[in-house]
Amino acid sequence: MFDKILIANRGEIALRVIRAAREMGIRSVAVHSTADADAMHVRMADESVCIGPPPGTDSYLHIPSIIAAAEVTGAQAIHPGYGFLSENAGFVQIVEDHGLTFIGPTAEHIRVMGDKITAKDTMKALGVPCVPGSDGGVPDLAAAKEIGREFGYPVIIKATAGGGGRGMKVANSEAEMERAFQTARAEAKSAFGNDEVYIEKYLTTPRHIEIQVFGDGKGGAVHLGERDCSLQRRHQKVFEEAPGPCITPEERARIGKVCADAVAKINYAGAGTIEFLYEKGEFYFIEMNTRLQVEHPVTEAIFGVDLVREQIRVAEGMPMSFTQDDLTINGHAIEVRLNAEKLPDFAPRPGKITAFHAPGGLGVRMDSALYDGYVIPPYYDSLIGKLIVHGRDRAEALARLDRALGELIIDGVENTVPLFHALLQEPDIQSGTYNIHWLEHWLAQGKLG
Ligand code: MV4
Repeated sequence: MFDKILIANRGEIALRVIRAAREMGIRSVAVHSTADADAMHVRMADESVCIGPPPGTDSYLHIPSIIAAAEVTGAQAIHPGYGFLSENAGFVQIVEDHGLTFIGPTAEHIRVMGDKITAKDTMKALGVPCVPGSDGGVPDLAAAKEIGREFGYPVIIKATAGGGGRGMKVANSEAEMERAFQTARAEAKSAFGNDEVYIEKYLTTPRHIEIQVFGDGKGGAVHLGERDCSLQRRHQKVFEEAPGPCITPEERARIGKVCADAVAKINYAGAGTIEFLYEKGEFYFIEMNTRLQVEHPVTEAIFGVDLVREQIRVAEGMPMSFTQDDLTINGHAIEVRLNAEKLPDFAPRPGKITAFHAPGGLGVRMDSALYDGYVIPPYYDSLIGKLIVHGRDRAEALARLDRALGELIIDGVENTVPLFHALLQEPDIQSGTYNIHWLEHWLAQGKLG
């Protein structure tokens, strides 16, 4: 059993992990950059270590300082949160080489899923339905055109080292293929130092449905249903909900079992998310994330579980505290991401919080590291909080979201709260009728001015 863990992260996710650790009787070590000396995660942890100057590359991504911080404080394990080092297989290897435990999957699982071609090959072999397309990498333009003819246009060219929307190009016809293929390769080469690409049939109006899975690392695994994360802008999610408004219990059970069986078979350890595009009643695997995700609280709300507690248990070699049969859905949950950004262009707006009041009451959870007088530094991403509401059904969750947004006060920096007030007025949001393009179309119509 761990008695002390280090959290290699900042902001709301660092608080999330510190809270789970404290409830388990585990002491927490915060690390921070010089820009974060006054940050809430430093205040909330039992101990803290300054690991470097403000830029992430010199602090939250600086592996030697993080390992040193674990060693000097006697932490036995490291939780990476999301972003930063959470999906860095080399970091996991270094953590283990220093006799520490990484709270997450193995370096090998992170490596396999980090390369999108090996991820897809692996999932396909495990029986997970994938988007039709090339069998692995596409070496040249002739091969690309061959794929286009076989599967029909439009197709999408993706970088194997990409993911999360980076390094993708759509070709609508053979005439567009040369330009799309060469551009995708060149961009992949300069962004990732790896120009290998693969090609898929382009799905025009899918929803983004992701399945939460959890493995014990010993061949046991469960699924915790899906989240619909279709409302995105430039591949940044803004609103997530569970269960998905368009997914039936039968579909959930079927795709959930496929996913749980797949990760069980590879002895996957900890939290994972299997991402699908969902169109016309079919699921198509696109990527797997080998970390806890920003939107995990909507799953926690409807299943009544603490996913961070489970991550820590599994890292300690303990079994998960539930079986698939224990997991039943209770109601509906919605998360909205509160970003320090100016609307309508979402430009980052760091600065001083002059007043802060978190909403409360039944079914309301606010995960945020803000406090009155806090100065949001300009060096990191603009997520300043997540508001999660839970109701007996979707209508109650929507009403509760409206009520909670009304109670929330964040003064001093422009933020995305007005976006959610506006979205709640939209019939498509009220009915759950949206796909991955809905938000960009809505914004392009000037609905936010
Ligand atoms: C696709 C697709 C359509 N067809 N793949 C974007 C993020 C990355 N994870 C995969 N992405 C897409 N892959 C095929 N075969 C459309 C997207 C996509 C998207 C996916 C999920 C959520 C928002 C999106 C916005 C634009 C494009």
